Amino acid sequence: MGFPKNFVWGAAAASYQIEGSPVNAGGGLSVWDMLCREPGRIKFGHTGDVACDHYNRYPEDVALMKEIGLHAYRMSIAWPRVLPEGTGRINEEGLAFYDKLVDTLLEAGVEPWVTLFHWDFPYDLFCKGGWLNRESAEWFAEYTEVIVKRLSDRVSNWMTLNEPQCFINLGHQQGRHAPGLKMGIAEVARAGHHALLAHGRSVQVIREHAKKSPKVSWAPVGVIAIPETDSPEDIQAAREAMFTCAGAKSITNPWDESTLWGNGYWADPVVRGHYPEDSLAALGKDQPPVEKGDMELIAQPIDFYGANIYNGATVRAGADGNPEKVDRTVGFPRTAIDWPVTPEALYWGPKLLHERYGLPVIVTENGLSCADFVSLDGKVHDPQRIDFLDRYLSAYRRAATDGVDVAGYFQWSIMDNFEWAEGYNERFGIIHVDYETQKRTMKDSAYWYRDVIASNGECLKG
Ligand code: IFM
Repeated sequence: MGFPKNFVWGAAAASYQIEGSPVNAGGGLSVWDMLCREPGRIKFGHTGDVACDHYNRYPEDVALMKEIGLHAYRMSIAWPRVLPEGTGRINEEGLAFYDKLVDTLLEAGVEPWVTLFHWDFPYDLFCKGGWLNRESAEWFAEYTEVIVKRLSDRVSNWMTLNEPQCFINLGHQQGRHAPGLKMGIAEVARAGHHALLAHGRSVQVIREHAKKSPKVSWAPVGVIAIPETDSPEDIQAAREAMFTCAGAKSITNPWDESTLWGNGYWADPVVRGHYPEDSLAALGKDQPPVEKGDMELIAQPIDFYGANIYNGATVRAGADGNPEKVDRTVGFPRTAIDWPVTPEALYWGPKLLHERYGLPVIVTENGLSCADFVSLDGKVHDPQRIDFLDRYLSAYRRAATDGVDVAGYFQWSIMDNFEWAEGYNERFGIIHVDYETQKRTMKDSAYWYRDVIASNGECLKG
């Protein structure tokens, strides 16, 4: 057995990374507009002002998605494009854009899967405290209601937050992403807790107002723990390393021990209704400010587990039985952005997430950046991307064969785009974008992905 019959094949992108800034079309500023204006924050001083100009070129982009044969496109909505101040006044032009985009996708036979928040937080709400303000959950609920009332006659798949690990830690602790803050762990935990409350409120609002029966989830990221061998000890070590973010066991934490990155720290509240005990103990007096009823609100039932998976850390059981990280640095394959190539992450990630949370898994992002350019023959040859995706998808197929309930896959990204603090320097797309001319060129991997989709993964070689 390979991928199930109704498996969803898709690709993804996000509003700020492709559309062009909403301020040119009646929208408001986001924290990313502001960060991009600060000298030295973004590589080469790039900004998302124009990006891929998807706002104007979406018909061409959707036609390419159709040519690839995508079943679904995971798009996000720019909150300040729709609510320029974050709450209150609606920018009708912004809503109309998403109306047209959704209609164009449906006409092309590509189902829109909507992410409500992929990092472009309204600047005006940041000035009111942003995620540090407990009211942020209600702001997000109001925004969710506007979108759901408008689009849910045609959209049924919803994701609330994209990668809270990133926008909270990179944005509020490390200062590398918007809003560019470097705060202490107590504030980071507070902001994270409010983001989780926002997720819960958003799920409630979707279920209350959706016109078509909704499927709801979120799209966290996380480093996957890959056992060094198939021994029960190593697998148990991987299981532990995958879900803790506390102390020395925080192997799947890519930054330092204090960063709130672990899969369990974010997902246990959402699916199991509580923060992991070990994380709370490690945080001590810096624990998130949980009030009565919060955990019930956060743990609204969701329909699938969206997982953004790029790589994993290899783990084994040490002499004392505790997980220890296996050094895989010397000569290890890495992508252009310097992330390790670890296809087994797409086996062990879905397997361990499904085992712990009991939900169907959908990989909501996976891909790599390569140094792609247009060749003399006018084409874009990206054999490394094809090789990478084949290996990862083959591992994902093995998970399906082993009985893991996997329901879909979204390649990141449908097109090259603004890679946050790295500007346009990294190319993750299966469609090449020439930013001078905005010319799109399907890379070899786009044609390859078309065949993968058409064969439901049968043509994979890995
Ligand atoms: O481009 C990002 C995306 O916005 C969130 N997930 C990871 C991608 C690659 O870094």
